[in-house]
Amino acid sequence: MKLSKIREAFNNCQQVTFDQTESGQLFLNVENQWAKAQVYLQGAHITSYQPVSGDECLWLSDCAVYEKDKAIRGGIPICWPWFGPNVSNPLLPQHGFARTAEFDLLKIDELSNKTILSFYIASNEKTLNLWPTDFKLTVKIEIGAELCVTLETQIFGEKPVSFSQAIHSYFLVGDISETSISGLEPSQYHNKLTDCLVEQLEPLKFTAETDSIYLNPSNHLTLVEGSKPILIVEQSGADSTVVWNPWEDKSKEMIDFPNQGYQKMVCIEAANTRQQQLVPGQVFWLSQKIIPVTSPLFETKDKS
Ligand code: TA6
Repeated sequence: MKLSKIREAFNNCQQVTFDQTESGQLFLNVENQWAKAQVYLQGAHITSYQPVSGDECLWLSDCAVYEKDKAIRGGIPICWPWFGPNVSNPLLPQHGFARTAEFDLLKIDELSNKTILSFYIASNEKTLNLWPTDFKLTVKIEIGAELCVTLETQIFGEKPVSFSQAIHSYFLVGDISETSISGLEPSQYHNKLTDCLVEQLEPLKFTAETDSIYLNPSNHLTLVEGSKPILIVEQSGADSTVVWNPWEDKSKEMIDFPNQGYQKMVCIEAANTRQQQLVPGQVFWLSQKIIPVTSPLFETKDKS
């Protein structure tokens, strides 16, 4: 899609403008009464969400790469139709192909309390080579006093198909050593670094590399700095929550990640890490809602 074309197609929008990077990556700037956000067409990838009179909520790498077929480091990548390595072919791209696919912008709804962006991709020759399924994936992004991301998956054909997925959100924090997540406890998690099942009995604190899959966690988590809650993360349609921080050594191994970047971020991901059945004709929903401290909903929801 060309910049001039998309501008023309949505020229009556009041809350959304369009632009592109030098490398030609198209993105939307959304600004309404409640918040500002930036979303790339590649991956339907949100790179910024900042509520009015509040702080930026998402971490974005200073050395992120904005190029065709490269996933942007930070913001909210979408892992789909598999999470992590592909179970039957580890040579396929980690976390699936949605995060590097060019989405179409289906519609923009400008409401009094939020802006809703709807993007989609559908199966084509390239995707069928990677995942032999006819599908439609719709990503709905609601930008208001809260940010809500919903993935709607539909497959077509005769037979059920299994898949996995994640909304891989990177949150911005002031200092990881002062950061904790409450609401994961009590829960069991799979520590991917040691391949062990562990009990989480206390709010989670960060002192080292963390890559954990919480199984059957609460759908309501609070991200806390010091003793101050900064935002609430809710999820629905998920079988797990993934928490990731690469810490120092892994940060240095990633070319698109600043060496000290791990001090300012944590990923909290709404996920289906176990294989889920997709039945032809049925819609499978996964969503994550981010409720910043500035949202009127925050006080009613805060249980930390
Ligand atoms: O969700 C956690 C994780 O799967 C980690 O294992 C880590 O590799 C991370 O995602 C980032 O993956 P990426 O492919 O974006 O480098």
